[in-house]
Amino acid sequence: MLTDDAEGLEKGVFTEPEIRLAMRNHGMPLEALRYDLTPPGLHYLLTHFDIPSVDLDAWTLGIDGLVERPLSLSMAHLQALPQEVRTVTMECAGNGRSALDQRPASQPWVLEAVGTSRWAGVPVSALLERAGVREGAIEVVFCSLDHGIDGGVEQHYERSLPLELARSAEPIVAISMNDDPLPPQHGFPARLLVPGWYGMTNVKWLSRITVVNTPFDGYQQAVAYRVRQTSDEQGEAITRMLPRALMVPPGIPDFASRDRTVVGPCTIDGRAWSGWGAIERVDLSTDGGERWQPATLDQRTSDGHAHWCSWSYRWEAPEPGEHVLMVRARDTAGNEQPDEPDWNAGGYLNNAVQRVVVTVRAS
Ligand SMILES: Nc1nc2c(c(=O)[nH]1)N[C@H]1C(S)=C(S)[C@@H](COP(=O)(O)O)O[C@H]1N2
Ligand SMILES: [Mo]
Repeated sequence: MLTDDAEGLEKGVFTEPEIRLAMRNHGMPLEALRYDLTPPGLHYLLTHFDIPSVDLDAWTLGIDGLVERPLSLSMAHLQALPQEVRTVTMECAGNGRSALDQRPASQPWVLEAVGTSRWAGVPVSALLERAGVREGAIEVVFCSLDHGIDGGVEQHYERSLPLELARSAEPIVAISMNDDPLPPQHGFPARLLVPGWYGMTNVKWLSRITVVNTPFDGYQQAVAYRVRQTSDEQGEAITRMLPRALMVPPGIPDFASRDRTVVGPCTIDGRAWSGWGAIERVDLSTDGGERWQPATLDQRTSDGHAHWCSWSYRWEAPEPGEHVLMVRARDTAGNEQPDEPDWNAGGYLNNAVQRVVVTVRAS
């Protein structure tokens, strides 16, 4: 059902602003869970404002604020610095939002706001070291070129990292995605990448990195991306990705309803990830959550919090008829997916287990 009634944000009902956002910000078709690296164009997209068009000859990355030597780096400068590679699974903090009753008119993700890419660029720590961080600094603010109005506030998209994280080994300023320059929609010419953190962290179209001595209170830090029960609470900042497992859609779909038909026996497979640790186990249920069986993890891909691992499950003797498949992941930090969403006003962090209804046909 399509409605423009702002009160109508219930499960299965979508308003016109939500549909417009969904047209702009596409998800990854879940059959693309098959690839270790998400092919270009299939990675999900989330852009708050307009995609800026950047003239590379005029573009520089500034590094300023509480530093000894403010820097202004061209692309040639960045390319001349030692590069590092990170394979990163990125997921939007709003993934799963559409399953919530009473949610904000925002990007109405089902489960497809995820993708994995090989990003390469210069460690943020190396840039901060070149500029020389001064005494008293506590955070680093990443400012972008896209510009618009969010929550009534005109702004550039900006986010900060605690200084300790910015200086740690992992974050990079990425200048390539899967060995090519960044595409316009993914942040050309440079973006931040922090492995394990939800997508909003990874500021696209970077223009400036500013070291500061007060907590950054920009809109995307202090107002958006916080877990709260009511809009007047300060809430808690969103950081790392909670565990999630997803299936490659089994069998074949019906075009319009997406209902799945499976011929058994068959293998169910998919990916799982967590920003808090490696995936420790994935369990699958073929009877709507009554009984759970362990899936087999691919040890080759199960090596930490930066990117997804693959799993598979052999469904030996499915009975003809309708079945509810469910899949659940647990990470090495002890986080496990809940059966039902934990509601919050922004519609973030819904990592409730995936349920896929399939009809089994006798072969
Ligand atoms: N400058 C800028 N950076 C941004 C955003 C944005 O709107 N503007 N969206 C953020 C959000 S919410 C997500 S989930 C990721 C999405 O990155 P992608 O579009 O490359 O998949 O980018 C983040 N970085
Ligand atoms: Mo996001």
